[in-house]
Amino acid sequence: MLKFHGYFRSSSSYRCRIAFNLKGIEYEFRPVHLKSGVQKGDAFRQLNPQMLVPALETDEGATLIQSLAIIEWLDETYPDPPVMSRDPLTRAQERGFAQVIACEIHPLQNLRVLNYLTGDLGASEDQKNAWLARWLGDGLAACEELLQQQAGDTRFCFGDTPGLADICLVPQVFSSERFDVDISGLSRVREIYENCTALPEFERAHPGNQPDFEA
Ligand SMILES: N[C@@H](CCC(=O)N[C@@H](CS)C(=O)NCC(=O)O)C(=O)O
Repeated sequence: MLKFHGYFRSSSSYRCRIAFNLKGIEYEFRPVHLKSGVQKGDAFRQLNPQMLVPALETDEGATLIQSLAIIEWLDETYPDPPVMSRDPLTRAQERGFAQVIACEIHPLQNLRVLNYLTGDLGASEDQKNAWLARWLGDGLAACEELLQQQAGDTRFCFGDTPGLADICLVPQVFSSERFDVDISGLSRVREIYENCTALPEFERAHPGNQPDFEA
């Protein structure tokens, strides 16, 4: 069985959990307690020298890292139901949207980055919150514009079935709530978030529903 190393609150683990659930894939969960630094220990470092979750061990014993690469591998290996369009143009648009979140927004809220800000650089709590409001707010505002540019009134980011863009959007909206970033003005982002979270596959992937959840 696939072995999935993740953490309940990690956005990139949350993305993978949604993809597993949408595809109905079972996996064995291996919790990595980020707050106590387990990701920096020798055992996890051998799996991912970057010391970040998620990591996925395949049945053949290969290790995959980076949530987008894991999700694309899942989509290629377990193609039904797909989470990416088979049309190259839409697929590139889905990837572009996913990368806005995974490559441009999320890295700026990561635990090690926030610890560096408040620890090494001595930023105050207010400065840290201003950082988060700026980068999460601007990033999700760009997502809103991208979604508004889409033709039609679809239930999800790129059509009427959930896919890679939704898989990335939902954990990012969850993070904005967690960090108290006001995105109430982003109507399309909010609407798609509500549509997604009404589905059991998204609900089961929520951080609050994970075995390693801590309040
Ligand atoms: N781009 C990576 C991001 C991975 C990442 O940043 N993981 C975070 C949790 S969401 C982590 O492990 N942080 C541990 C730390 O900062 O020490 C992906 O999509 O998988």
